[in-house]
Amino acid sequence: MSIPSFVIGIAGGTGAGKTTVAHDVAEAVGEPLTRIPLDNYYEDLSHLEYEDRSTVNYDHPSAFEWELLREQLDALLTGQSIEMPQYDFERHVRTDEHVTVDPSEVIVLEGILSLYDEEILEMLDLRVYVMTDADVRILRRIERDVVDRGRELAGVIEQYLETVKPMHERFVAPTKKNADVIIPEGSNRIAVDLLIDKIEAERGSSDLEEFDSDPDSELEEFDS
Ligand code: UZR
Ligand code: MG
Repeated sequence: MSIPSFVIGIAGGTGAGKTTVAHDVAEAVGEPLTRIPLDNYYEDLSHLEYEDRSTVNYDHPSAFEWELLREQLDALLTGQSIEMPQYDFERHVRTDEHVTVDPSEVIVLEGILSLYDEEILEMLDLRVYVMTDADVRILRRIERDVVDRGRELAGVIEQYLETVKPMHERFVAPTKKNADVIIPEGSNRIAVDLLIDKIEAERGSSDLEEFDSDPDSELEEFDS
């Protein structure tokens, strides 16, 4: 039996607050909600040496395995479970482990280029772009990469100027036009509440309502 899913795509530049929006929505919806981080679909580059992997342009659309993402999203939408790949940011590599993800009522695809691929766009029911000033984004990025991921400040700055910023302007920012909703800053509570209302309305209408809600069910998360 397939579960009819409501699929939301959340895009925006690095450090925009996409993950925060996805988390806030997930917390409020509190239902079987599956979060699919686009990062998990970076191409498997385990055949390359670390030095070569660290020079890859991870902000270019070609860094992602779109075909796998399309396949897996499609599988979820037709009621099949998937083996979702996992990604290790410290080693810049897909890990050996996979996580089994079952179809769920609400699916949130979250990542810089979630609103980029034409076929993925068609699978989304609601397209969200989180728009945050570049200065705020780079500050958050520095904090995350240096503090959480143990990278050198100089390297983070160099990467930002060489790939993150130009690729953002070329590929990420233009996907704003594919959005149904643009949220200014990730921490905009009113916007997040509107998203939640929309999800609840969708669940209340349509065939989603045949599914029981379990307020105690754990939110599932699959990124590292
Ligand atoms: P978010 N990224 C890495 O830094 N290393 C990797 O191995 C893979 C990805 C970065 C990527 C992009 N770019 O800016 C960011 N670079 O992860 C996207 N350079 O993640 O949306 O959470 O910021
Ligand atoms: Mg994030």
